[in-house]
Amino acid sequence: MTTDAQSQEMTDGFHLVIDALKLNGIDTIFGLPGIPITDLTRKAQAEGMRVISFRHEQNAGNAAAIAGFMTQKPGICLTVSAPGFLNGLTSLANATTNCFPMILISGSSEREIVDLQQGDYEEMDQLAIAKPLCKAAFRVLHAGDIGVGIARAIRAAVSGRPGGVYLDLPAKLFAQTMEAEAGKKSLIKVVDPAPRQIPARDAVQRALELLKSAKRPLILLGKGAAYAQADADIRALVEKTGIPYLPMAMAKGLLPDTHEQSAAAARSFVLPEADVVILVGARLNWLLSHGKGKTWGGKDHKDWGGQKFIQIDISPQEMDSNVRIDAPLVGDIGSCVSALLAAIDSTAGSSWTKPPADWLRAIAERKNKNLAKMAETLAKDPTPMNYHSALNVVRDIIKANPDAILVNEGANALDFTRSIVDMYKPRKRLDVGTWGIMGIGMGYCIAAAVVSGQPVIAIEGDSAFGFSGMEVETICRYNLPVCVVIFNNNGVYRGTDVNLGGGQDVAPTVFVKGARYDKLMEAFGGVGVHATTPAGLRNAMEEAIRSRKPTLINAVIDETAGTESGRITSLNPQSARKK
Ligand code: ADP
Ligand code: TZD
Repeated sequence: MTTDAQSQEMTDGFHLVIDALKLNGIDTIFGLPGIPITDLTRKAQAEGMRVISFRHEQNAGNAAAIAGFMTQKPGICLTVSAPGFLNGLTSLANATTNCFPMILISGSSEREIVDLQQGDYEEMDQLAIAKPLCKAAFRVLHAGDIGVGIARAIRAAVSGRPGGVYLDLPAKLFAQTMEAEAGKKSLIKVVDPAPRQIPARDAVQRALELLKSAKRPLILLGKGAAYAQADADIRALVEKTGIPYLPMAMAKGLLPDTHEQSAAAARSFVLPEADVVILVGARLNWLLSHGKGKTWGGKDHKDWGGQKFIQIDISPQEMDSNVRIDAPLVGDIGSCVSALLAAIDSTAGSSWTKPPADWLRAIAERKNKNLAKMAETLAKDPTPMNYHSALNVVRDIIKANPDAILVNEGANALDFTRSIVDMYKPRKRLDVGTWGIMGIGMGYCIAAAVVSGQPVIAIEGDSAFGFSGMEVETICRYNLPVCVVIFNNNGVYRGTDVNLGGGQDVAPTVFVKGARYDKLMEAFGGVGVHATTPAGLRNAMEEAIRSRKPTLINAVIDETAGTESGRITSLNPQSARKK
């Protein structure tokens, strides 16, 4: 029997949102408080959730997105209305582009006023604006629908191809009340939010037949493979078949980069030479030269190189996006890879024929030559320090601390780090992703530290760092084990450009010379270090790892060392006029 007092026990929108998130195992919110969500952040903290409060919503959103990538649970970003929402939107779009599950929850103004455009505080039709930039967008108007709203947002974010979801919560919703018991019943604990998608048997067989015909096979691992957390099966596929593999940037470490089957150091040889390529969670977008052109041995920049592709992806629409896919294998990576392994086992047993020896030998030759050349470059100790001598240190530090997470952004700082610093474990390298976007740095660092508890090392171009630099205060506030290393070469790409107009302003790519970013960290109680030599950098990084104190190392790099746009110089349009 219920007493009167019990039957009148009430709940409200604030509590229902928190209860719905918690019911679904979501324990962390990345956000920035203000009207109408300030009390939501307070109450969430009171209810035992971790609320990580940022200085700018884009960084909170990036944190949510990468938390989604690391955990397969949607990362939650919480913002205020119009401007806060827009600040978070870039990261929502970036999450969707990268196939990371995240939910951007924004408070919004009063619907009646917004829809009549009567000029409310932070008025904006946020739902309409979010829609084209994410996988799904929902609005909840009644407290009783909060459970459904959160459930739909979670499913949309993590099922199928993961992505960003927008959830619009108008201010009025939070204060709405309903009976606690009815409120509780209205919540949904999502069952099997990302159901396995088993590939069709004939699709597996088709892939197997194509693979058997290969003379120069190659496996390409993308960040979808890293996301899928099917690490053991992916390793078994590579090792059982003996096929050389290339990891995309965020798939580095899925197998240790030092693995003898890694063809990373012979990339420009294997891409044009391969005859059958298995794509595992990697799209044939610009990062893979769209699967055609000279990179793939085509005669001209749009010509097909003759490769046959087996593509493993959860999104059927990804197939044939750029070139013909002869064997599409649609399903989740775990299911597809294990089905392929089973098919290999049942047809060939233990006698699976490894790739022809001349193919493996040719790769090993190129690889060893390139690795020897790189070792020579890394051993040099020029003054001033350059990318290579600094990264030689970072390479050693990661080798000694393989559980540390490496965050990386910039142009040259990105490209050199990717090729020089070996990764040893899955999902330890987090970078600019599909868009090559600057600004992910500190948000990714904060989420990586919060989610994993492991030390985080960020290798940042000085320009790249500027996009999220204020979050060093957040890193200090939560006392996170983050060591930010800024490769400071006085500008975007380099620090040497001159003003072509001859005026007093410096060139558009040039910054204040000799800036002391280390002081920024000291301002908030962290450790700041000014390093001008590899030895100084090494000491500072070792100490940061040991102490787990927030640290920022201003590593001074030769300002002439970089190239325009790093490795993608060719994407810059050229003026037809000489002057
Ligand atoms: P990279 O940049 O490393 O080449 P992409 O982001 O281009 O990787 O490709 C990732 C691909 O992985 C996407 O096409 C996405 O649909 C796919 N994907 C993501 N998660 C899964 C999964 N669990 N199973 C299968 N495919 C997945
Ligand atoms: N804005 C955003 C959001 N993303 C971008 N990618 C750019 C601008 C353009 N851009 C690059 O592609 S790399 C880069 C910019 C501004 C910075 C390169 O300079 P850096 O690194 O100092 O970070 P290096 O090592 O000096 O090249």
